[in-house]
Amino acid sequence: MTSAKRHAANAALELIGDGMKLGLGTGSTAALFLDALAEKVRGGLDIEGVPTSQRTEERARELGIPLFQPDETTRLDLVIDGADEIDAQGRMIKGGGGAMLGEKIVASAAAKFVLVADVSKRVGTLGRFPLPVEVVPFAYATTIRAIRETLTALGYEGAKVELRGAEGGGFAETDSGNLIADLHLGRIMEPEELDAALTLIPGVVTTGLFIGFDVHPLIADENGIT
Ligand code: ABF
Repeated sequence: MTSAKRHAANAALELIGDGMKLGLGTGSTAALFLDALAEKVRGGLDIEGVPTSQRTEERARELGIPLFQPDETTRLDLVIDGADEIDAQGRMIKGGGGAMLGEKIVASAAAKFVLVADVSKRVGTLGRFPLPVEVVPFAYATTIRAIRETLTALGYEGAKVELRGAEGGGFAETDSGNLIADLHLGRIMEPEELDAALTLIPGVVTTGLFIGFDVHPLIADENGIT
């Protein structure tokens, strides 16, 4: 799959020009894009980037990619990022890497979302990948119960909701110090309805559903862009 991811990352590079302000995504495909971008920067390409996560920020600094802090007027030309699933309407599940809040904030400041992914991410129906939901730590059990009740009300009988664990034990923590609930749904029949309902729950910060972005999909297999 690495060669497929590399094809997607390299194709994204062709969209980049001097003077652009870029959102820099998170994940292994976005990391391959960062490597390729850094090479162009060393060759004289003049861009600036806003990272979507602490991980990406560290990597970009190591690679010498110029970064800037967005202000109220910032419009990014493109964000280049991966996904866990994408359907035919360009709706995505993101957040397997736990960075969806930063990814969504940055994507919302960008004119276009350039998706870099291998073909395994393309699905008929979203939901086989567990949907990550970012939850504040305060009274998290109450929020989890509200998520379960919402899922039942929407007809997701038997859905499992799990708080994501950290490698060394305890719960995984996001860059903003929040927790992640992974929702095992199988099939998401109405992503817009589900996203709206979950986002209304006090204690939910955001969901991994990315809907309504102007997506430019660069999806590749080992032979190149499909
Ligand atoms: C980020 O990285 C995420 O939103 C998604 O969870 C993941 C995709 O990773 P990869 O490119 O490693 O498959 O884009």
